[in-house]
Amino acid sequence: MLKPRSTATRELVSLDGTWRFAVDTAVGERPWTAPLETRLEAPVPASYNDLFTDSAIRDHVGWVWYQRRVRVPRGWTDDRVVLRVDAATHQGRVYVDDVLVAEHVGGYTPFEADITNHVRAGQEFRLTIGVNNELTNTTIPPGTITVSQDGRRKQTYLHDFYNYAGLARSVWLYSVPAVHIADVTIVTGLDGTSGTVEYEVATSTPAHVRVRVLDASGAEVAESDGASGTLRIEDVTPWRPGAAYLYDLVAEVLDGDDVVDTYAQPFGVRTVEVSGTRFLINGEPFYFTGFGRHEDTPVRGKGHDDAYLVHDFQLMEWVGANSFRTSHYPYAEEVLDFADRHGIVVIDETAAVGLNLAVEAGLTGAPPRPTFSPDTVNDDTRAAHAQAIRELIARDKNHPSVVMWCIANEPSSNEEGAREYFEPLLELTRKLDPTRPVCYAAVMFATAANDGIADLFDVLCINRYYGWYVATGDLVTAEAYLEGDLRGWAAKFGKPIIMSEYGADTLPGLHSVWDQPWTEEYQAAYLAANHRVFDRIAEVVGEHVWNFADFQTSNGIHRVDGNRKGVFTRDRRPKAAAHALRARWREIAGSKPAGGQDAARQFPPGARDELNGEGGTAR
Ligand code: BDP
Repeated sequence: MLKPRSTATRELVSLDGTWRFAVDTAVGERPWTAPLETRLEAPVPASYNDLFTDSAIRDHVGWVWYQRRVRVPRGWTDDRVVLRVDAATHQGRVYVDDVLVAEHVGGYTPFEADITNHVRAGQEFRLTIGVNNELTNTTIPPGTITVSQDGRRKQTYLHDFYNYAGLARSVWLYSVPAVHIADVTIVTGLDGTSGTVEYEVATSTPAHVRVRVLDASGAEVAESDGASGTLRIEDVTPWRPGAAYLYDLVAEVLDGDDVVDTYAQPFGVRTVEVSGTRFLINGEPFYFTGFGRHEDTPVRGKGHDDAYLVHDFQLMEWVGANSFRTSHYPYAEEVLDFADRHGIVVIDETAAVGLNLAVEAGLTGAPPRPTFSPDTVNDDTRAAHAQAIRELIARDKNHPSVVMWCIANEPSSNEEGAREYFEPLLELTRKLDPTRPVCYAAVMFATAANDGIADLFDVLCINRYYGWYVATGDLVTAEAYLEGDLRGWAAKFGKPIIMSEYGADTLPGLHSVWDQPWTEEYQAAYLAANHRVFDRIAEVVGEHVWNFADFQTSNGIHRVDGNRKGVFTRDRRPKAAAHALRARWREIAGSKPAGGQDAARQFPPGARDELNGEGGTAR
């Protein structure tokens, strides 16, 4: 699915700004048929939950309504007019005046409607978008709605981050010519000093297509005729982690000599491969340093914000992170574009978080229910999950920064039914994109001995909290447990391991000379204990700390104003652990300013020796 862009044949209008806003209970039936009667206004993009002081809005379960007037530019007489919503969390309905023009389920991927037949160039229309935040056992992510004794509907769910909702990303109006480019798919390869670019351009109706590749200076370096083919770039500059380089594939639809549509798709030339226990980018071993993150900031909730975008990437660079996972849903496209431009590596995750009723039982003390059953995660859930995978890959397939798909976070992979559930989803993922490795992030309860799906995947992504939820405050035991656990996975599966989550809640300003959970010292010591283990195990090819920053959660006694496992606070100030991580990761990257480190080193020293067959495993 193409990102809307302004080109010589297309125009793009942002509909961001302040819209009228109301919750369903405050308006009459069919609120899209008239001006919304409300005093409230809500900014787009932003989650609506934290904007207002009224807790009934924050806790509302169901539909809310956004409305504004939109004028179609008067020059768009001969064009198709398309409305695009980057995200409506979790379900959206779009009305142009009284007409429903689009409906979409899935809170973190875009959808569009061709509204040409409902609008006129130069005229205004009433645009109303309904957004529903409900999660059920057949949505991704899943949840449950209950009704309290006083009649209020309440939403519960199986993940800890707050269920922010609304229009958290941009809304656009754009024009395309009648015959237009509908999609572009690019797969790159490296052949000595040349790059290969397999491309496919889909058009609205069969048409004559020409493509050209421009380098970063705008010079043409390859061209071809036809809607699909393979191009060669001599003396290619590959896209590398930490050293991004982007080309543009300019696709044109021709009518005789006339260019009737043109679209420029940025791409990078790079390869990704899993070979034995290594993760290779451009044929070279890559060691992931970085975080699981969240789209989460005060007031905006999950609302995309370019200032936080830039600042967060600055902090990641400062701390020496070369990568992150889009835990636990696809992030705004602006985030991936930025990662493409700056050489940051991304593990791109679907919103399939919480397919795990054992975690619910653990937290509530209630008897465990089976995760995979007709009443819980079932065939309809899997259909929604399949759709989430389709939409993720359709949106993100051309991003060089995306090196792996993560199709679920902490599913109950050790339970009966997991294999039947996941096998078709994995097949689908590989069919849609045969070029990228696929993983899921394994929950604590899933061990090398009882996990039922790990052999199907390419990389073992393991979430572990030894020293936090298990062996709390006892880092000696934690270190031993973790080592035994990881060695079990390494021995059984012989695949690369990424520690996809490890972390400890920490209140900034709390200190102790002892190993006391919640202190800044403990977070640093906890991470160091984990790192000692990673450095002793050659199969470990990456470490993603949970979490980049503190983030908001639903109410509960397990959290103090949110999840505090951030290495940065919610307002992005470093805790002590950030400085410790910075020292380690800059050393791993070989980019420590002084000290003569081996600039090419991609692995922690111990692991590297072992991979090289030199035996020494301890630091
Ligand atoms: C893991 C989840 C993550 C949580 C984390 C935690 O994957 O979403 O935030 O635990 O408890 O189980 O901090």
